[in-house]
Amino acid sequence: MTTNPVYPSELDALLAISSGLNAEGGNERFKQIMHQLLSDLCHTIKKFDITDEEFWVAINYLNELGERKEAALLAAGLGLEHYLDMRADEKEAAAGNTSGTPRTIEGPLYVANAPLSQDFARMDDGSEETEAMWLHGKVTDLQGNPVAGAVVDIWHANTHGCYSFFDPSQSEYNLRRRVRTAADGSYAVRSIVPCGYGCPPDGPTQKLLNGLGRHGNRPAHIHFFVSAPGFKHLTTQINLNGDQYLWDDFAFATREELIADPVKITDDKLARERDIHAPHT
Ligand code: MBD
Ligand code: FE
Repeated sequence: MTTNPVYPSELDALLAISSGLNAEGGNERFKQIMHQLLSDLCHTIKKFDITDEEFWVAINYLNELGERKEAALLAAGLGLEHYLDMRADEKEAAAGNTSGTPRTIEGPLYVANAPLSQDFARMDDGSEETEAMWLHGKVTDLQGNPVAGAVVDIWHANTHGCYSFFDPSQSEYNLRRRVRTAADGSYAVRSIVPCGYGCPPDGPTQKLLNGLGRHGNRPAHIHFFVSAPGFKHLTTQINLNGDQYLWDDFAFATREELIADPVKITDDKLARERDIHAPHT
């Protein structure tokens, strides 16, 4: 390869050409981003004097990540998905918007089109005999006015920390429901108390975390999307207080305002009252 004299070095020439800076087609923003990324990578290779062997370990790792479909899981574990929230928060704060329920990451385990019902849903398929969990709340605007007809899309893990669709042992849409809020903005679901999630122990994400001396666990949590016409879509979660990983989430999603203190209902009568909206399926 001959070095184009307009480039200060052979590396500069390589990076410019490989990222298509002087090619006709393609997308300008994409070229600039690729140029930066490739440049950062080459500088890392140089700085750490990366060996050929190390290089091919990394390339094979990418294949493994794809084969196991764990790219999004790794993005969560590296804090990159949380960084998107940090940036969004910064922009909201700069625009003077500081109220409202805080957002936090979606994670890699959402599945669209969960069964949709009005006011109430039973989320679990009844296959796990474990502690029942009632979640209820009210969707309001920033002034506290109820938002009727908002869609609250809820998903969470079972008692093994596993999610339907990703865990073939569960029924379709188990622990995934959408509920439309009532006239007063309220919604309620009956489900089961979830356990925290752990990365697949034999998977590439956990392998990388092991190399960093980190665990791959999340505290028990419940995911929410909240949407309504005329309002910004909200992606958030609640964490159940008391979990050992509450402030040690491998995906950095815990926020003070999103910690829920579960109330244990031991009174039979109260439990029946809570269940009144829960017709048997
Ligand atoms: C999860 O359940 C989750 O919410 C995230 C962010 C990452 C992995 C598993
Ligand atoms: Fe999750």
